[in-house]
Parts: sequence; structure tokens; C-alpha cells
Amino acid sequence: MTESVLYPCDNRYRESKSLNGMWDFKFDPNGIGLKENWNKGLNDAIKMPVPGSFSDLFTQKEKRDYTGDFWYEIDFYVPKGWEKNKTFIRFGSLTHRGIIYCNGKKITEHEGGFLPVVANISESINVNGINKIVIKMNNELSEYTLPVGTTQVLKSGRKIARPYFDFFNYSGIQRNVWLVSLPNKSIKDFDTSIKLNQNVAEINYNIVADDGDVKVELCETDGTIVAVSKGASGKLFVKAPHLWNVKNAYLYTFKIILSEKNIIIDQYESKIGLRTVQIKNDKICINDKPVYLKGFGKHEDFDILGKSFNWSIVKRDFECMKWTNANCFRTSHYPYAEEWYQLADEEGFLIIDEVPAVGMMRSFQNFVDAGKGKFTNFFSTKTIPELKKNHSQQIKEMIKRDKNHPSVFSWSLFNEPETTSQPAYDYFKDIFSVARKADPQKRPCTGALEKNSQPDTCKVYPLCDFICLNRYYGWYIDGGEAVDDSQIEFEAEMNKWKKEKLNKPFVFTEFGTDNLVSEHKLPSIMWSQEYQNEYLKMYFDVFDKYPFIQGELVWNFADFQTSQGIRRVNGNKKGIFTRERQPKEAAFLLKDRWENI
Ligand code: BDP
Repeated sequence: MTESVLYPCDNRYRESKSLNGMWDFKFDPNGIGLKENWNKGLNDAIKMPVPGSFSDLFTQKEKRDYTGDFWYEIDFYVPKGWEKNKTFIRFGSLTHRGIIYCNGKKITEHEGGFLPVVANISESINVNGINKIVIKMNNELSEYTLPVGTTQVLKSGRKIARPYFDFFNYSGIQRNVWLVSLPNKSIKDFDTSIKLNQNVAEINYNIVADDGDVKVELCETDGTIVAVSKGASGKLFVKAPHLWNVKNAYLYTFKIILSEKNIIIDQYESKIGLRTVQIKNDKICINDKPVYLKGFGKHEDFDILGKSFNWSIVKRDFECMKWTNANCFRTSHYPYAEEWYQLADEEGFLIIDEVPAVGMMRSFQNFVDAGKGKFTNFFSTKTIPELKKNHSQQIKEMIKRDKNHPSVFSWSLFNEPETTSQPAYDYFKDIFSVARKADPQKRPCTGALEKNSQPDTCKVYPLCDFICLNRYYGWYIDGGEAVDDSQIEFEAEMNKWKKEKLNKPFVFTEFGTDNLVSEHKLPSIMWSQEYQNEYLKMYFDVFDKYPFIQGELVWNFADFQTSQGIRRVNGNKKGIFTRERQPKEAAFLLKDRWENI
């Protein structure tokens, strides 16, 4: 990844043109595309929406579950006036990997399905005529790439995805696509970090740009300039700043101006929030004040749309989260589309931003095996060096993309890996240092630990700045008739953690039960809504007994699609909301509790 991944911003110097719409599309089950020169154009293509996940649009299983190579194509003209500048194509993501061709010529390739891909196409476009972008994509899972799984070839010859994780392997061009015109010399990146001294905010900034004179301005919402500085690195001071606070956000505009001989050649504007993040003993502090995290583990998931970006879903999800009095969510189990973070910045939500390091347990039912303590030697196999390279690269790309969002207060570097072996420790020691080195704001780093990761077995938790636990006492273990034991077992574990005197905050990043809106039962039974409420109340009882527990993110915000299986009823039903974003009974329970914390 060499190009700037700054989110498109339009002004007198930069312009972007959306390429969203109906593209041409073709499956390539036999991998013959390149031999047949599909990179020069697709014959007999079908139409496919972009952004879009292709799976749930079809009525045939082999298309829904398609695993392998597939191709997209779009034809476009370069707007008049752009010929003097550089032209890029920017994808919010290509899931899980893609090779981009412009007018038949390979421009770049990218591994990893949840972060932007930007390609400079200036040298390959024809400014006077029609242009063709073709992308060869692939959505196979392996133990070399993230998220982790395998690809099975059925006896029928058809390939299917076998994820080691619990969400459907939606794929395609799932996020916005733009053509972007940038000046020949341009602003490439910036970072800011904030210190608060008494009533003054000190903003340290760094700008990456081509040669030229850099000036930065900080503006209030009405446009008033409150601080100015010159140079590619420097400091801005703001007296009596409006701080970015949780559920009470204020955003300044950070304006970067690049000039040559006193003539402006580029300008970039972005919203930033002034806030600090610290772990102080067992508290998570924003602007020096402890915050208790209330909210959800989420997914990008919706009926028909799959993982396609859609502003209405983002908006509805924030409205539902606000209604429950939540203040936080985890982007389980991959970085979401950038627009989620923009709205979180505006709404004052906190985000635990997660890299797609899920499935590091070699299990098709990680949710069951995790609870039962299955040991897999995952980190001792030959795939590890390449996996670690991909994992590190995606951490760097995630931090590069998201580092300036005030909402992002922490990085989650894994979900439920095997953590009890020395090779696991060695692996994650390096992974944590990659993240710590990449983040100019030095945010706390963590990862979500499954039940096998106990104080006396887990080798990885000492690397975490705060401890995140995924626990299912009362569901995968001690569920149903045995429910009496769930609280006993749960508290026994918490007492072990307490004895460690870690002096670190603990956050529950997962706890929940599947339930169906149709099921009610007195007395309660697993899968009924009453059971979910009782389970949640038991967890609240435990949380309130241990002052070092500083957050509760329920699994999951809404029901979501998964691979098929005897434990999944058209997906995972642990939602507090249905997949259509209507409240289940538990939503009212959470709303009441969170109103008073
Ligand atoms: C955990 C996983 C999560 C699953 C959840 C569940 O982190 O992805 O969806 O369990 O079983 O193991 O619902």
C-alpha cells in the first residue's frame, strides 16, 4: 500500500466522482479468466450492484455460497479538466483480495478485505475516450490470510468457504468506490495527537506531503480559525477548547494547506476531536474522567445487503444504540466502512477498532470449542510466518486509516485466538509492538479472549492494556437445566482474575444467548426471550460485584448471518435487535440498566 488512503474530500484542488452503481460481473469457477484475457474486458457478464455483497442477491445456492475467483468491470470517462492532475481509483475495500487492471494493464493488487485499496491510474487512462477498470477478485479462506478458515472442494467439484469464525463470508466490492483527482503535488497523510494542560489543548501534528510549504489551521464549527501553524510538523494550542466527550462530541475542522511560491496547490480538510485516552489503574479515562463502556459487539450485516455499505443502516444502528443509552461498540471482527467511524465521531461514541484476526483456533465452531478449551497448536504450524505478515500489514493499514478518529479509543488485535502456548505469546508479542509503533496517539491495545484464556493458562493477556473477555457461562457452558452453576463458575473465574491484582480495567466484549422472537416460556428455557433476560441479569449481578469491570459490550447488537449449522437458525440469533433492527425484550432491559450507569 503506497498511495494515500485519506478519505476523499472535495474542494478547489481535489475532486472525486462516485463510481457506485451497476457494474459488470462474472464468476470464474475454473480460474480461466486471466488466460482468456478477462482483464481486458468481460464477455457475457451479468450486472452487479456496487457497493454490494453478491451472495444474498441470487436465488441459487451455488451463487450464494460461491467461493473462488470473480471479476468486476466498469467503464468510465475522466471528467474534463482532470488531465492536468493525477487520477486515482479508491475502493473502501475489496473482499478478500483483488488485482486491479486499468485498460488491460495491471496496476496493483491488495490482500485483505476490509481496508481501502487505492491505485494511481494516471499513466494508464485515456483522457479523450472511454476507460475500463477490471478487477480480479477472490474470496477463498486459508490459514495464511485473515480472517482465517479453509476452502473445501466438494465431491461435486464446487468450492465452499469453511470459516473458522461465526459470520457469513460475504464478499465483493462492498464499500464505496470513487475516482479521485489530486494535484500533482499533494497532501498524502496527517496525524494529530492531543495533550490537555489545565484549560489548554496542545495538538501535535505531522503532515506527509510532496515538497511545498505546509500551513495548518484549526477551525470551530462556525469556521472561526482558532489556531494556525506552519511547517509539516508542529503544535497548535487552543485555549478553553471544546473537548470531544463521550456522547457529547465537538468536532473541529483540521485544514492542511500546501503551497508553492505562495500559491496554494492542495488543501485537505478533516474533522478531528480534542480528547485524551488513558488507562489509569483499573479505569478507562477519556479526558481524565473514567468512562464505563456500555454497548455492543456488532457486525456489518443486513438482510439482502449482506455487508454492503449503506448509510441508512448506519444511521438506524446509531439511533437504536442511542435509544439503549449505549456509548460504545466493537467493530467485531474487522474494520468497518469508514463512514461508521465518521458518524461515531459526530455522535460521541467510543469504538474498539478490530483487525480481522478472527479464527486463530482451527475450529468450524470456534464459539463452542472456545468455551470448552480446545487446544489446537494453531501458532506452531507452517502458515504462521505468512499469516503474521498479513496480520501486521492489516494492523498498519487499519491504524493508518483510522488514527485520526476521536471515536477510536483502542485497537483490538485479535478475537479469540489460542493463547495458552509459548508460540502464541511469541506471535502476539510482535503483533502488539507493530500496533504500538504504528499509532501516533499511542492508544491502548487489547484483544478479545475466549474462555480457555484464564489467568493461570493465558500467556497473552499481559500484553493487553485492558483485558477483554468473551464469556458464555449459561449458554455454551452450564446452559439450560445446569444454569445454577453458571454464576458459580463465572464468579469462580472472576475471583481468580481478582487475585492476580492486575490493576487493569476489564471489559466484557462478548456475552449473550441466542433467542427467537417467537419463543416465550415460563419458566424460561434456552432460546426463549425470558432466558436471555435472566442470563443478562445474572451477568449484571456479577459485573457489579467487581469494581475492575469497566465495560459491558453485549453479543450482539443484532441477529446476523453465519455459515449454516445445527446451532444456527438462519444465522446467529444473539441479537438484542432483530436483523431488521427491531427490539427484542432484552433491549428494554439494557436501556433501563444503561440509563442508570
Ligand atoms: C464467539 C465469537 C463470535 C460468535 C459468538 C457466538 O467471538 O464471533 O458469534 O461467540 O457464539 O466465540 O455467538
